[in-house]
Amino acid sequence: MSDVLDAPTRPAGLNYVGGAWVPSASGDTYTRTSPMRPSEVVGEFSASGEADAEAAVAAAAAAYAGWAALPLAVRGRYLNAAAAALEARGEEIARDMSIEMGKPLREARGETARASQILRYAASEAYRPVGEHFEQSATGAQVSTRRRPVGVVALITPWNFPIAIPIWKLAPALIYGNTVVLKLAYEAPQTGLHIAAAFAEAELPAGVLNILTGRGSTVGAALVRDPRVRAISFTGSVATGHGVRDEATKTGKRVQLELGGHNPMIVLADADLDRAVEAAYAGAFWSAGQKCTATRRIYVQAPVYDAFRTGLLARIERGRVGDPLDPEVEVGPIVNESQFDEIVEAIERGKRDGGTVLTGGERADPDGYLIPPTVFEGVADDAFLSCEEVFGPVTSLYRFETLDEAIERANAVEFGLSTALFTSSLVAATRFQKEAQAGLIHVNSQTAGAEVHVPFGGIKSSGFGPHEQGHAAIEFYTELVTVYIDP
Ligand code: UN1
Repeated sequence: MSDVLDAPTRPAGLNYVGGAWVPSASGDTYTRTSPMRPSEVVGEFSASGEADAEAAVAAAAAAYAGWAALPLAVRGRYLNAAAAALEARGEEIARDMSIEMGKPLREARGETARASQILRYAASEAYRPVGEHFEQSATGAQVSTRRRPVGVVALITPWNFPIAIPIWKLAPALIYGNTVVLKLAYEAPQTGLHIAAAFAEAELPAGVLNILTGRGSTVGAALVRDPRVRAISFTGSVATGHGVRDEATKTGKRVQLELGGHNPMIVLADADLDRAVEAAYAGAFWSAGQKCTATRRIYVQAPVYDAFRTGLLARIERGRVGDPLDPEVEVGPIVNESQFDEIVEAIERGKRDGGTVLTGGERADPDGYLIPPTVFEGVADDAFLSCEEVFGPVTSLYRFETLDEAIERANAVEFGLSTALFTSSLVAATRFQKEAQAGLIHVNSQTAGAEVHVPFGGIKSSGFGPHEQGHAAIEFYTELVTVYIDP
């Protein structure tokens, strides 16, 4: 055995700027290692800086007029061609994703398929209205609205959905006529570079989509400052997101933030318990809980509390934790050492605060950053674990008596991304959809997940600006103008 790192098996990943594959201006690179086998190198990638951000914005600005002038349906053809190119390399993308950021292969495949679906959905927006007609009040002559692109937009994306989130931002940006600079997550560059390859294969005009790898603190920050960038869409942490918003608005940019969540699930005594257990398991532990939509708190009505707890612990016992490339594995590693350390520290804090660990809580592999599904009980409503987002496979059980009480406790956090109620009562479900403080409300389905054709986004501290996805994306990626036409 040697502890020398294996040499990278591919050439260093390059940026994609102005239709060409280019190294960073400084020539600097960084190395990514695998979270399952931290001694194995995944690849080397461009450590981009300010000069690269500058070049990418210049390319996007130069391409803008030509791209915006194309009919929507012509732009849509490039999106469909890129979708086909992604489908053709779907298995390779899913494996790269598993290796570089640890998402279990079964979910990585699903996410890759979703990326193509998003592109095809966005392409179909070409055939939907881009304005409304009215009559002028004095004359009856036409007055209408029209959606126009915003200009150059910058997209700053996270590692936890390394293909779906970049695509769900860039697809609407492109179809509506914007040009794009996409900053890939530092921890998941290989997956995102497949997007550049797919659009290169689709022969997208040069400069319409530019893709950079590197640190958010350098390349991301430069994009946020650049006055030629007219809009910024960011998914990530609350602290970074607020910094992005404050800086971006200084130069008059529009800003869209998708931030954290602390998503509750409520199980009423009349629920189908098997379904609720399955949804709790998937919501809390798939992707090792590294989703902003993951289930962090589970409120169970007193008469079924013990049965639910027994069912959840049995389900955890049956689930497989381990190598994300194993198609049977449901819970893979945490993305990197610092995230791993944060989760371990949060578990310790949960114990110090008086919580009891029912299962999990310990490192599950000597090398890989594996934490098995961890369930707490007896955590106070105002304790750290009940209020702050811990981005890992950690959830807590709480007992409640009445629906009033459950809704009040579920709503008592600063976040408002996703929530779920399990019940067979139409009355309870109807109340819940009016009173739950979340942008995404599920009745009898898990808190995570997103359909491509409906809006996605949070309320309260979970988001800022218009929601993403579906037809709702038109709000952020276009400007509305009003046109008076007198004959
Ligand atoms: C999903 O639940 O499938 O970063 C999507 C996140 C969210 C996306 C979740 N913005 O986890």
